[in-house]
Amino acid sequence: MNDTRHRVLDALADGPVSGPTLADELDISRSAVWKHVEALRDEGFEIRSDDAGYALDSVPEFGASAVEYGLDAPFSVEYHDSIPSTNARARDLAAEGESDTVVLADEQTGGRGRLDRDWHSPSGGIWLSVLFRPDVPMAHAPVFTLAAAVAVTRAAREAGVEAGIKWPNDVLVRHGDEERKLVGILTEMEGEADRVSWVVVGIGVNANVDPAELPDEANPTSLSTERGEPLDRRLFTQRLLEEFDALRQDTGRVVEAWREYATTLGKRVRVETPGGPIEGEAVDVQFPGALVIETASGTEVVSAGDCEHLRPVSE
Ligand code: BT5
Repeated sequence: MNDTRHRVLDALADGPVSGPTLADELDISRSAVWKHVEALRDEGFEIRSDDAGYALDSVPEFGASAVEYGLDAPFSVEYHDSIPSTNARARDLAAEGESDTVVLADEQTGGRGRLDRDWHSPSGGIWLSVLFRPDVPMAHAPVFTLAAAVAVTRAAREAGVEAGIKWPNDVLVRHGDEERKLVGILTEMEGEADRVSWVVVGIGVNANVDPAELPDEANPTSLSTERGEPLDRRLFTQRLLEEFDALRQDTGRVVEAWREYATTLGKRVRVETPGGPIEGEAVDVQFPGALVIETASGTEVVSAGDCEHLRPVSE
């Protein structure tokens, strides 16, 4: 949304304001005011106009302007009702030189997980990718996956869902012994060893989605299922982006915040790494995101892999 339109909205949110006053305040013509108001109505903002002037009655439920309006983070949002993959679109925008852009969709038709796995993305989810250009070496980029997991966990808890993080990129909800997957994160990047050119952090949140529409073997859940009522996706997306923005600028604090929500630490785990499986007790996580495992033959530090939580062995 352009700047003037933001300012029109801010003025309307404060109560009825007449067209001429608005024109004066924003230093634009009256017909320009009218055009902005019409454009906002087209985007789903309900704007009343009567003798007292214009006033904002309601904000659209979801979409680019809905998320940008009132967002306390410097991202511009591009919204799609349906798109193959927000990560693929964000990569295209990266190639065009963009930054601090969020690609958001209601539905993905070709959502991707890690290692070319499919990510099911029916309508009602929050499927988004954040494109940005941090000034860090490539080796530090995994910290942004952890930051995304922390941000989404905090937003979920504020929405009343006790989410936790399984190393490195799953946000889960526990039901007794069972862990159900609520969110998946896929980070992609490009650059030289000493400097990242761009990072795309893709976050898939099962928001207002029926888990029956998702693959059974993943043991999925959704925010609406956990809450027993639908979620305000606009507010959730804003909280998620605000938390992520704060953490990406303060990466030294990410690991500590991650530990607070980790479900993996203290557990017996089996991690499938490119060099083979590693089994032992997960004891810590280290910057920028490596898992420290005590195995029968010593300490291993693992930077990537699929992690499975095992049942404790009885002594
Ligand atoms: C992930 O992969 O968990 C990363 C998923 C990232 C998705 C986001 S959505 C926005 C952005 N655009 C994209 O195209 N991708 C990102 P992984 O750890 O590999 O888990 C994939 C596995 O999770 C699949 O093999 C399924 O078993 C399971 N799965 C698929 N869809 C699911 C869903 N909606 N909820 C829970 N589990 C799912």
